[in-house]
Amino acid sequence: RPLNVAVLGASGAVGQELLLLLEERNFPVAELKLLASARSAGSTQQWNGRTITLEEVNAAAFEGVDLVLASAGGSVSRQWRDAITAAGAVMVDNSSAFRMEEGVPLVVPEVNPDAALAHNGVIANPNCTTILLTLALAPLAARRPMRRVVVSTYQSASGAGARAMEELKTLSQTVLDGGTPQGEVLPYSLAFNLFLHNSPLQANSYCEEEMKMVNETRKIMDLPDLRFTATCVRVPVLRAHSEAVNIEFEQPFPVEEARSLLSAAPGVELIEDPATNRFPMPTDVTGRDPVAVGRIRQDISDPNALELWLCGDQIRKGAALNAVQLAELLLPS
Ligand code: 11C
Repeated sequence: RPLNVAVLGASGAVGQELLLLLEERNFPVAELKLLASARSAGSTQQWNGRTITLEEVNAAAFEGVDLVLASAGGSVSRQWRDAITAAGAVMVDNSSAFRMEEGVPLVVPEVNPDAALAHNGVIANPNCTTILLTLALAPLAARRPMRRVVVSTYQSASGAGARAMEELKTLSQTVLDGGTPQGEVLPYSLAFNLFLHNSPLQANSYCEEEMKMVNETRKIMDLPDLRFTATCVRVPVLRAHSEAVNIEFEQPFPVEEARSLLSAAPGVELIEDPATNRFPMPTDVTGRDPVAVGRIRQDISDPNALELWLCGDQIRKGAALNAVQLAELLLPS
C-alpha cells in the first residue's frame, strides 16, 4: 500500500530535492505532510498536483505516518527521533546526528543495501562527500583489498545549504561589479575564491567534515581499519562536489580492470576522453543521478596505487536521491 510520508525540513535545498524525487520516481505516497519550524508553517508548496500547507512540527504530527524523511539538521533530528519512532514511523535521517551510533545503519544503497533492513526505526543517510566516494571505492574493494585512501575534496556551496548557494551568486556579482565581497552564510566569500572546509576543527587538526569521511567510509564499507585521510575544501561551484582520490591496494590493480569494474558499477558513469583531455566536471552531473568517474590511472609513485577523479551532484546523490533510494529499499518488493 502507498505510505504516509512526512518531510521534515521541506523548504531547504535537500528538502526541495526530496519532493522532486518522490514525484519523479513515483514513490508510493498516500498522504504527504510537510513539517517545518513555526517560521515556515502556514506557507504552501505544490507537489504532484496537490497544494500542501506546511505544518509546524510537533509530536502529534507523526501519528499515522509510515516514513519520515528528515533534513532539517542534527538538532531537529535529535529532538524528534523518539516521537517519530514511538509513532511507529521509520526515520531516514539526512543529518549527522545518528550516523555513527551502534545499531543505526549508515547506508549507500549501491554499496551496503542489506544493512538498511537491520534498522531499529532510524536509518542514517551518509555525508554527501562520503556517499559519492563510496560509489567509486566499493566496486574496487570488492575485487582487491584496499590498504589506504587519500582524498582531496572540492565541495560546492550547496553543502552549506540554499542560502550559501544564493550568497555565492550574489558575491560573485559583487566582485564583477568591483566591490569587496563579505561572506555571511559562509565564513568567507567563496566568489572567485576557495577555502578549507568551514566545519569545526577537531583536536587532531582535522575538520569535522574530514573526520566524517574517515569514520563514515569505514562504517559503510565495513572496513573499520581502513587507513584513510582527507582534506576538504570549499570551492565556488553551486551544487556538485568533486574529489581527487588515491587508493592503495594490497597488490597492483590493473587500470583497465578498474575501468571496466567502474563502468559496470551501479550509480557510476565513466567520463574519459584523453584525446580531448575531457574528464568529469561538476556541470556534467548537476541535476543528474550518477557519480561521474574518470582519469583512472596508475599512481607513478606506488605500484599498488590508483588515482581517480570523481564528480557528483551534492543535493541529489549526495543527499536527497540517496535518502529516497533508502526509503525504496524498505518497500515490499
Ligand atoms: C558540506 N558535506 O558539503 C557537507 C554538508 O554531514 O551531512 C553535509 C554535512 C553532513 O558542507
